[in-house]
Amino acid sequence: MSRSPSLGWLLVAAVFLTMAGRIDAANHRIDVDDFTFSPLKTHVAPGDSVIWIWIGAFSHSSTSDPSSAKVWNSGLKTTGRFGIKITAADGPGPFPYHCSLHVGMKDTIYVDTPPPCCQGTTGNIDCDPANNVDISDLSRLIDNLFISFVPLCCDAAANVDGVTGVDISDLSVLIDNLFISFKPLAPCQ
Ligand SMILES: [Ca+2]
Ligand SMILES: [Cu+2]
Repeated sequence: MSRSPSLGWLLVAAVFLTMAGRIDAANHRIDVDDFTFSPLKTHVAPGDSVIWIWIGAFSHSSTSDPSSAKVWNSGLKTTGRFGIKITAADGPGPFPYHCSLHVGMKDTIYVDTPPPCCQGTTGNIDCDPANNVDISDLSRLIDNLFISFVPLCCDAAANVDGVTGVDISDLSVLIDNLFISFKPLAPCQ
């Protein structure tokens, strides 16, 4: 049996979707100056990195407060840089920090939690911005279940039958919704 060209396109689409998730991660620069961090109150998303760059003449540190759920300490430095990566495992924040040498040097990193990937009703399996449910979502689910097994961008959106887990039952419900009975899909959970 020969492979159809559309299979190749499915794979290409899947790779781009995976890459799109990675491009979203951002680096946030904070200057360490005499005697302030700048800018203050940086907002980050899980997956982002924060990089402090020493630009002043005196020694300073970036040191997490005891109350911060994320712990880091650059040590005292006068030049160079120090970075941390914010992950989902770090929790919702905020993460206050200070300079270990200068009482007045304080700042806080805030974590903006992204909205849930599933909005309203399930079915936007390809995570298109318009939240459409169409044959592209069916292709994406088939690809995940039988072809490339590339992880989905939003498991909750693929749970169209409302029963936990994404499996062939979801495929049946989606096909039914798109082509047969047009019965509504399950709401997001
Ligand atoms: Ca869609
Ligand atoms: Cu300092």
